[in-house]
Amino acid sequence: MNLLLKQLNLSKIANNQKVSTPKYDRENTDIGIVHLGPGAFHRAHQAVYTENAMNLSGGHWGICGVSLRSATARDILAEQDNLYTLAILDKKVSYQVIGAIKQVLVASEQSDDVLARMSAASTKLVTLTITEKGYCLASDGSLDLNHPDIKHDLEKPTTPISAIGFIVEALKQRKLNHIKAFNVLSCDNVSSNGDKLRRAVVDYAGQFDSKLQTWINNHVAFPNAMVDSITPKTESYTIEAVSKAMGLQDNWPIQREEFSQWVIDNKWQGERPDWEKVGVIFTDDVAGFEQAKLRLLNCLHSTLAYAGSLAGFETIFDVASDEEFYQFITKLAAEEIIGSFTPPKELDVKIYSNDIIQRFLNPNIRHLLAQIAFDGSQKVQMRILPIIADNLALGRPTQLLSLSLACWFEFICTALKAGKEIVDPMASNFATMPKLLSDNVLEVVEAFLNIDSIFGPALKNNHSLKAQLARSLTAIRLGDIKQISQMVKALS
Ligand code: CS2
Repeated sequence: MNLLLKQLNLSKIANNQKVSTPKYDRENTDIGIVHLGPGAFHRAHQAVYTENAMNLSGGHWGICGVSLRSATARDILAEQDNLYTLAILDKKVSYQVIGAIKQVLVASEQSDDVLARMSAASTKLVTLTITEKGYCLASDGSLDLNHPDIKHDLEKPTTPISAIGFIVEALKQRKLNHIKAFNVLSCDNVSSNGDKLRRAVVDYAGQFDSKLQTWINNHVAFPNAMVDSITPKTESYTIEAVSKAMGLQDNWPIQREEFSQWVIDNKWQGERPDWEKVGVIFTDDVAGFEQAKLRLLNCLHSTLAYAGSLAGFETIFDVASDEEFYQFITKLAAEEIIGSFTPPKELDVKIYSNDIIQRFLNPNIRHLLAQIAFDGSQKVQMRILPIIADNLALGRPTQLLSLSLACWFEFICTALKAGKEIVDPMASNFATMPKLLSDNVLEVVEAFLNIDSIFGPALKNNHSLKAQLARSLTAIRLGDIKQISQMVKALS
């Protein structure tokens, strides 16, 4: 059994050429960032950019990770002095010990410590990866005041449970103590993530303190940002392989592809690590990068997750390697996604799209369809529905997108009929919708379209879309989803 990955054991791997370790004076680096949601993606992406910036320029940019509910990461990382390994598994394989995370707290157990950390003058930035559902938004992008977490926090604002509640309570304490506000940076796959987070925070504060609301509006930046790196969750084989390669036991490593991209709005000039010196792109066209990524990578990801699951595949690599599915996503990208948005001037969107599909074909990354299939009720609102809405408005085709959406419908219906767990904030809602079990596809389609928290009135009342979805669902139920490209020809 290897020695455990800890600060004092780093010297034991100093001669391991495959592994790089922190170059900055970690033990004397203070915390400057609080990150809400220190899951796999944060540890593989933002924490790595921050690590690399500190390796280059130093600075007190240590991270305090705040898990809103689960204690797993805290307890495992605490044994390792919060060190973990980033394993880049691609054409080249490399390992980097990441030391940027200095502390991990669990909000449900340590809310006072969390608020103290967020209210400390040394905290300059609050960043988030809380997934789409963590923003507690309604389908129109506004804060859902009926969301149970928001209702709890409005009743008990000093002991919040939502990210929104923690941000506002911490800002309230900073204002009271005449401490400069921190800035807030969303790192989630949410369109206009900074704008939506600002609106949610300001709407929340405005429910009980109009002066705080004004102060936040005037003193807190919420830059939009796009984030990208394919990062599967850590599995037992990851732990074994990384620990063996490292020569130290790491019980919480993270694996990802070589490709990584972070694009942030350059109107934001607040204090931050030297991110631009380690590859972060600051631009005035975040929207272009964000739409390209959400609509190409994430829409194709979700399409493969649902269609591939129905076809019996397990990973992105498996399903993207299948000619039928490879042809389908290539056609979907070319005919219905490219052209639905304005890409950044510096992006060749056809090359970008092809590169994404090649990234799916990385044999070293085992990305489970089941992981990507999580939270479909939230993800389809960011990845599929906006493209359908724009294409309908522009008179562009939506047949392939309808088939993609119908695969999500059937994924949910199949799980309900089989009594399988559905990982989705709306799982309990689906379970109370008997029409999702119907053999009448029009009833099923109408039942989904009538979910107002997912479908706004424009899509809900579009009769040609409803008919297209019914035809797609019929084809899925009567045909063979494994022959998805043949299915498309029959639908055209
Ligand atoms: C994936 C994303 O799980 C999912 O929904 O589509 O996490 C995807 O891997 C990242 O956005 C890639 O940057």
